[in-house]
Amino acid sequence: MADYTPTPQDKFTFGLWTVGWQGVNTFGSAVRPAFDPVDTVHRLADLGAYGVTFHDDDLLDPQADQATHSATLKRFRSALSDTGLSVPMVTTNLFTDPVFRAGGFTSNSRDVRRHALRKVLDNIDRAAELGAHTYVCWGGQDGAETEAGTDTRQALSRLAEAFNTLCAYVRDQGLNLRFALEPKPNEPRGDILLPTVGHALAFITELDHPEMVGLNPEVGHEEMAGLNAVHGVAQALWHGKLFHIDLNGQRGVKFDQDLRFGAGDVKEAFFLVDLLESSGYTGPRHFDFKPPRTEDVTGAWTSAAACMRNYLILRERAAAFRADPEVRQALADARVDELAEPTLASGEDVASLRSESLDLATVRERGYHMEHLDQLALEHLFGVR
Ligand code: GLT
Ligand code: MN
Ligand code: MN
Repeated sequence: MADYTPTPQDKFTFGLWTVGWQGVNTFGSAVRPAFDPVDTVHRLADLGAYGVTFHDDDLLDPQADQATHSATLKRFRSALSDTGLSVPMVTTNLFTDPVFRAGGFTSNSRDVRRHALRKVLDNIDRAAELGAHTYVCWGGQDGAETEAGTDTRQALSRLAEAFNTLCAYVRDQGLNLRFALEPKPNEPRGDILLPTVGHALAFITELDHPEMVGLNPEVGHEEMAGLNAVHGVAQALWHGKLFHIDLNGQRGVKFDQDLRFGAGDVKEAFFLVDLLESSGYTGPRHFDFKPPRTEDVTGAWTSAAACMRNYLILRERAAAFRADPEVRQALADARVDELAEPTLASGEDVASLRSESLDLATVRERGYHMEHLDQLALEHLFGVR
């Protein structure tokens, strides 16, 4: 059996808030102690991860003073240099503090919107110092429970204004940083702005610098909307907008489960790894999961290690699927390769189309044998081929 031990070349990354989730939810209090970010860095490095990510507040206690923040950053930096772990992505907490109860960039309160921007600007400076090239923005509180309490078109204008301001700042400072929007349909708000990959892609086209803004799709968030996450990621890739990705697991249309990668819809996880590995995506494989409340500290790390192991198993299974001669034949029988051929050959026009006709009776009989192809995929996934 292959060795599924991760190495930094696999580019696995974790947020401090993932393994470090203490288990506080709507109905239950904390079940695990807070982790020291320095210990987390060492633990992740021992497990074979490539990098670590964080919200400002995950690392720097918002109640602490400047001197404490400097000391914390110093310790964190030396943990990074001791372990070789990188910080490819940073993000901002614009959701926990009650000031954001009606949103961050789109709060009805102008003073809150200005505070939210300051908080992001401060953290962009830190992100750049730590060498991050991606800045994720998840506007979890930017939404509504009632249409009466907001004006969605104005909220979108304020959201665009925020990204235009941030992009201008990054350009003025000459930073090598791009923004990645993270869609989510709901939770914590009843409905969140930019609920899906598609909404976010359309929004980006209205910005002053669309080339600086892409996506950080999360597997579970697309599934919460009943959508196919693999299709969403594929479309983000097609637009050149897959700047980052949050890998995790979700089972169906319900609250955000943030299961470890592979523990949700396994078939979707298989095809997602197949897509990422064949697409030329070179960014981090970032796990945004929450170890369930059943787990103690040991169990939380078991869950983290399993995210990486599952990715590596699926990567091997997907490669075996693609290399299988029977699969290649089934792909040809299903005419998958033919989809890459332009519908009109070069030099052809509508007159060329009109000069021919299709033998409908024959083509109506044509089967695509995709059940056979899909069964081969499942059997590779099950490990029986
Ligand atoms: C929060 C959310 C995640 C986002 C994080 C980035 S925070 O845990 O549920 O999906 O990726 O802000
Ligand atoms: Mn989630
Ligand atoms: Mn996420």
